[in-house]
Amino acid sequence: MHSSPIVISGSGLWTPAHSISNEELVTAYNGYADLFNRDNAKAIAAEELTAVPHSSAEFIEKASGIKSRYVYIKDGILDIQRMRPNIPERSDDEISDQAEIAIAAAKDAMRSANKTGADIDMVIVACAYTQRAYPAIAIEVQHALGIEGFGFDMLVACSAATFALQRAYDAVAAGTARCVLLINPELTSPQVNYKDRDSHFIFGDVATALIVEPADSCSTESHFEILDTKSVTSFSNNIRSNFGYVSHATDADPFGPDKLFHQAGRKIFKEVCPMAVKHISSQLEALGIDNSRVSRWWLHQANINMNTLISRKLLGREATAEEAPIILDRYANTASAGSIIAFHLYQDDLANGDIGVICSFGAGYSIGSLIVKKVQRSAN
Ligand code: CO8
Repeated sequence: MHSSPIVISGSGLWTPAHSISNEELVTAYNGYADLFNRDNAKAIAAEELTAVPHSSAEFIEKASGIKSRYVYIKDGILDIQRMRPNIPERSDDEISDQAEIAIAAAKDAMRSANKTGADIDMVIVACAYTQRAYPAIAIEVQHALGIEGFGFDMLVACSAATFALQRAYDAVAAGTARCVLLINPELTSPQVNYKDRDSHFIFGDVATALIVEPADSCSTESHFEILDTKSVTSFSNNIRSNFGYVSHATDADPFGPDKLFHQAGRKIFKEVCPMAVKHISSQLEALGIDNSRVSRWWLHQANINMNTLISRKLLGREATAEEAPIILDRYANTASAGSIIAFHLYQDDLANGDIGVICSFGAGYSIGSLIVKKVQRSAN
């Protein structure tokens, strides 16, 4: 067992070059809907098919807080004949798309933690989907960054990053790893059903990365000590994707609507918000930390109304934009990376000893949270 405190010593972010505004997305979707309804006018009139309803940019912003999203490849998404990104296939000899974006975020995190590949001995790629089953994306990243040791992929949908942070903490605490690089290359756009009005606006692409190590090997002036980690899962079908290798054997359309992301958004809202409040409150209580002592809430970024409700319940008042930063207006829901983007972008102003909470909640259901304390060595 390692006796030194365990810290997050660096973080990294890769943001795609392309973005799509609500207006652009809705124009394309409504064009697709009109085309579908025109092509199927007879069947719709005979009530054999249901007309596809229009979407609206105002609804999207009001219901979710999302104004735009970044995408890895924009080409194809707004093409009403295609309605999905047009990602060129790469050969086995080329770096995979997901490893490429993972490496970009990893390099940023390694720079901020003053680490080279030689310092790291465990790589976790944690996200909602990996683009192939094997070899693991983490092992491809490990190879590209010249890291010895081992790597593996783990999928826990929206909670992949916080669950991986717990794995990293446990490995360092147990002494099975010296320094962990964990990466969340969230390539969500290939799984979005851009023909589905209820969910076409929800997701964006991004990659985030973190370095976890013992405080005694950490060389950064500013980092975060991990005070506690807590994960919970509780089965629900309300957020589901049936995409998988078994489709090859069932003769089902491997890309049918049920194979893409789909959800019962209202039910999730009602069920997950109280679960998240209880989870975080009981964790803080067990540590003897009053909710009012928390300076920053880096919450999962799925829906602004969920974040407002959760932080209001936790604080007994509205949280300020500084206390509970929102990034989903410009990044949308980036699955597990949302709370890590917020952590990466909104941490510099915290003072030595300030307490923060990183928390994700989503498919599974799954909730993962960490209580962290800012350490500013120059302040000592
Ligand atoms: N434009 C116009 N009207 C619309 C649209 C639209 N785009 N969509 C729905 N409407 C209509 C509905 O039909 C409904 O009409 P009516 O009242 O006549 O029936 C009305 O607007 C209201 O609809 P809702 O009740 O569904 O609207 P909500 O206020 O609930 O908002 C949300 C919908 C935004 C989906 C909201 O429910 C929500 O965000 N819920 C939480 C969802 C959530 O957190 N999900 C987590 C999923 S992410 C996750 O876990 C990771 C998965 C892995 C990654 C996947 C990568 C692809």
